[in-house]
Amino acid sequence: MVLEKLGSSLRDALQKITKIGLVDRDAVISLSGDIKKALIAGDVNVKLAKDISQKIRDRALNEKPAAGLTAREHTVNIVFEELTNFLGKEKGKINVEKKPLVMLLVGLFGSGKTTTSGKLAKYFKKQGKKVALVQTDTWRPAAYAQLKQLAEAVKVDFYGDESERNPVKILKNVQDKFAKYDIVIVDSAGRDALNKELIAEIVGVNKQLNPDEVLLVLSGDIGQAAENQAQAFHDSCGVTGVIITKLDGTAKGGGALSACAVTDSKVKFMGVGEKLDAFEEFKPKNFVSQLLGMGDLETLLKKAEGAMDKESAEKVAKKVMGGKSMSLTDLYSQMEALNKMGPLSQVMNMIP
Ligand SMILES: Nc1nc2c(ncn2[C@@H]2O[C@H](COP(=O)(O)OP(=O)(O)OP(=O)(O)O)[C@@H](O)[C@H]2O)c(=O)[nH]1
Ligand SMILES: [Mg+2]
Repeated sequence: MVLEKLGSSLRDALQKITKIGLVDRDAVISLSGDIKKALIAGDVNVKLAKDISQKIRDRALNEKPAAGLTAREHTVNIVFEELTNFLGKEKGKINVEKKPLVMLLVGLFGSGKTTTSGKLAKYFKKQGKKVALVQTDTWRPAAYAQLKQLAEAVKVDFYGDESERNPVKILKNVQDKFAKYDIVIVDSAGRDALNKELIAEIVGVNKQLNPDEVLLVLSGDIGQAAENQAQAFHDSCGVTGVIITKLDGTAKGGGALSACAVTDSKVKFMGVGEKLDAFEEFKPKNFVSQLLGMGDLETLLKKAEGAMDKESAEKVAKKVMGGKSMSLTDLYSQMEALNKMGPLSQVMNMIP
């Protein structure tokens, strides 16, 4: 599960107030302290962690529970709301109506830009969009081949020029092809946002491309360095959204999450593994309910719906309800559908 350690310490904090009979002032103060500690341990910016815990405390002590809510439910709900607010409340949208929608991926070395370009291509292709991948990274020796391979795997068109060293020239040579696509995803070289020469380069690329979205790719394990980097990328390129990668492999994601709050940009997607499918839209409410162990039924149901061919499922259901036994083929097709939903452990995490 994503951010297991942060999730388990938040759940432990909430468990305490589940166990006690009365949620009084002391319990609320102790809960808000525990949440602050859990957030700081998860690398959330200290000031933000303090603000969140203070808001939780003040609201839990001063707001009247809505009709029908127990003091405990009221408090848990406030924790949920404040953590969701911290993550940007609503999910970050991408306006796919515009054609072509041009996206530029920027970020530190090794943050996952190239992999994420492939994941985005697959994500949009699945929605029936005509997608192109473009490589402008002329620094990393294998960057061209890496993205070309991903484009082949996803079966989308690929543009780049292995012999050209100037990314702006690469763009100039291919930009007239963009009009025939719904979505154009442009990968860029890794860079430290504090390196002047490399920033001048991305500013040039950004100017030439004039993208609709500049997506900052941040690795979940970046820690507190995320903020300065995010701010510097934002100042130079005007970041419109963030993609946090490697949330599967890190105990701490708080640094990257805080960076978004600080730069006021929304997380739009998250990477949760190396494979092209290990990629999800970032939905603050679902994310927090998973962290807090409230389950994530919406995602589960959507996954189940996508995985199971509705008609065949209905057929089987009718058979079973009509007292007829399932054939081996029926059983096989249901097992297949279950398989498509991912590992059972992942599915179990979504059940409250
Ligand atoms: N576990 C995990 N690994 C990831 C994820 N995203 C990327 N990676 C891995 O991170 C490593 C770097 O990924 P790249 O996509 O090459 O990163 P990059 O930002 O393009 O790197 P440069 O172009 O060198 O700056 C690779 O080994 C990827 O497989 C993720 O969400 N989870
Ligand atoms: Mg790369």
